[in-house]
Amino acid sequence: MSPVDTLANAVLAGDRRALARLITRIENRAPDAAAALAALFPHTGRAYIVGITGAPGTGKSTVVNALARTLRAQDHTVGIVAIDPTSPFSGGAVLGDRIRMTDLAGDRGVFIRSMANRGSLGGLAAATGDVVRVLDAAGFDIVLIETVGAGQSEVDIARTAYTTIVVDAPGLGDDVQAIKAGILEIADILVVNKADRPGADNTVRALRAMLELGHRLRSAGHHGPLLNQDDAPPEPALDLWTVPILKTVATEHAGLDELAEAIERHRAYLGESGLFEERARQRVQAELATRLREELLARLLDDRSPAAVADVIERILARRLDPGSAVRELLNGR
Ligand SMILES: Nc1nc2c(ncn2[C@@H]2O[C@H](COP(=O)(O)OP(=O)(O)OP(=O)(O)O)[C@@H](O)[C@H]2O)c(=O)[nH]1
Ligand SMILES: [Mg+2]
Repeated sequence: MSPVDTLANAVLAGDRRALARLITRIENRAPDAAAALAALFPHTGRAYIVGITGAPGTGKSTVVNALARTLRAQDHTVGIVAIDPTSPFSGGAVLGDRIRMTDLAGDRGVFIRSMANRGSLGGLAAATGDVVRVLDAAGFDIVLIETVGAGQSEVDIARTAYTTIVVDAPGLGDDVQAIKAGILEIADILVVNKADRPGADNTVRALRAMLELGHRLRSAGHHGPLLNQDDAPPEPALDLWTVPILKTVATEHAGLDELAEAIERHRAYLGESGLFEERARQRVQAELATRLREELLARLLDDRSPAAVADVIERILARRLDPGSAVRELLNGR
């Protein structure tokens, strides 16, 4: 048996150290990671993937930690991937892990991994997808992905989940500003954490108003295609899910049963409505596009000398070459 098969088999057999080792190889883009991922792929597709995102400091890690405990109490095994925007050396990741470790340490039904947000954004998305698949293959029932909803890449990662939870909290300044409109759009469940703090009900009200506005815009947008002719593309299944707004006090473990129940309801809704399959197809499409883009760019830049690329940049700056022609020139290898 090759070392790669051994590693993949060890992961399938529940070997924690093999799991950690493989994830490190994925992060480092070690060549043998790809083969292990290919071997594990047939064993994926069973885990339910939940994304947790929101502004910095809203309590995402604390919610993830508390949610994991609730899910464990319900006998689900839980894998956690935290995309940490801060360098491991600045304390962010270390602190986050310490918080979680105190609660979940020693529980074999939980596996926690934080990944530093380094390298290219597309690379991080691909690596996160791979790590989630490894946890899936390793047999975790539920995989939680924590990302800070600060940039597009984090939003994209959260969007790869089946159910996306957006966490807000009172006291982040202007309640409506605290949550970016783009993030609100991807929420299947809204959580107002730190509900022990003053202003929680205002945050709930502000979010509800924003949701209602977004909903009205969405339903207005649905009239056009419905009136179209026969050759119109098939109408996508209508998302009639009502986004619940839940209050939690993650530090006191309050509101977590309701959150777990909302995830379960959303999961059932996706299945019954046909949205689950539709989104699975969209996810595959999006992932292929991202990976192709990354891979093609990497290959092209491998082929071209840095001097050739620098030369093209200089000529564009001097207005002697337009960017479109520059791309064609680079592709044609002249
Ligand atoms: N009062 C109160 N504090 C909370 C609650 N949940 C979390 N906190 C505190 O808020 C702070 C930030 O919590 P984290 O869970 O690290 O927040 P986060 O959103 O993961 O932060 P980043 O990952 O850095 O964006 C910590 O000091 C928590 O103890 C809560 O329900 N109530
Ligand atoms: Mg965190």
